[in-house]
Amino acid sequence: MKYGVCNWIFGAEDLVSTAAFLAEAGFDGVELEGGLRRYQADEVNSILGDNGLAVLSLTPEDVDLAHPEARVRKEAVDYYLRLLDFAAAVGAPVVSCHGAVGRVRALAGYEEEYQHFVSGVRHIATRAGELNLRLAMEVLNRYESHLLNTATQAVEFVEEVGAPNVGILLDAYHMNIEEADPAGAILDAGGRLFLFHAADSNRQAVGRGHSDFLALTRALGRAGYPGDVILECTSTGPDPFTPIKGEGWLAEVRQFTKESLRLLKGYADLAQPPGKDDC
Ligand code: LER
Ligand code: MN
Repeated sequence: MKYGVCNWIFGAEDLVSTAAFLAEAGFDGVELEGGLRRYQADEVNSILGDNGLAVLSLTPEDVDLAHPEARVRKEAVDYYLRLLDFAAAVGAPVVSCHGAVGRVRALAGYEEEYQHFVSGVRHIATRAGELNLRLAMEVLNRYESHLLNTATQAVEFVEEVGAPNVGILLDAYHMNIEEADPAGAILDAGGRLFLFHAADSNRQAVGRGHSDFLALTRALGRAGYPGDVILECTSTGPDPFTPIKGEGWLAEVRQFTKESLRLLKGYADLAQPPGKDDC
């Protein structure tokens, strides 16, 4: 299991500072926010290489693959195609994909938008396959998206898309809002689970909310999850759509990442099935 942090949580901090911090804190890599104007691939490779870190995944900018207007959907598809090229250039094996964050209801009809979403993802998945990349459909809570809110919906969605390189991204924070049984949701996603985001129930550090991370970690093991765990906690404060909260937010979120890594590694040890010597 590799551990990374989504650099979205560090706001506009430069990648050199983020990478130095993550390496020092013991992380394996980073999930890069896909602001394509923000980085050049060779610059990313050099900064992360200097710090012994990998790009574990990419998260998209806020585009809308399901929008009723064809022009908006085309912009979204074009964006994802550029993001895939960038992913290949920085060696990221997985690119995440989701509905436009903050759009919580259909503008036309749900069914129409869902079908646009399926078509857009199929189109992107073909190019991803050519580049040997996987797409992970992120399941978001109802206050951020109306499209995929539960693991069950995501399983149906990826089956409808029908491409072997399209799977699911479950996020412990969103699951805590939408899933009756978060550990069961991981088992339902099973071999379709391509990526996992970790933050506690209040989106703070693992251990600072009421999600049962030991149960989640055990479920990841039982599902045979081979992927990575990406931390996506934010510092305390309002406005879920920005990581930049009150004074001291950056120091707090750095503290949260260190605490979370320690606990996640502890839970991973506890979740190991007992060896022969322990019986
Ligand atoms: C949004 O809440 C989220 O969880 C992100 O991973 C989406 O980029
Ligand atoms: Mn997430």
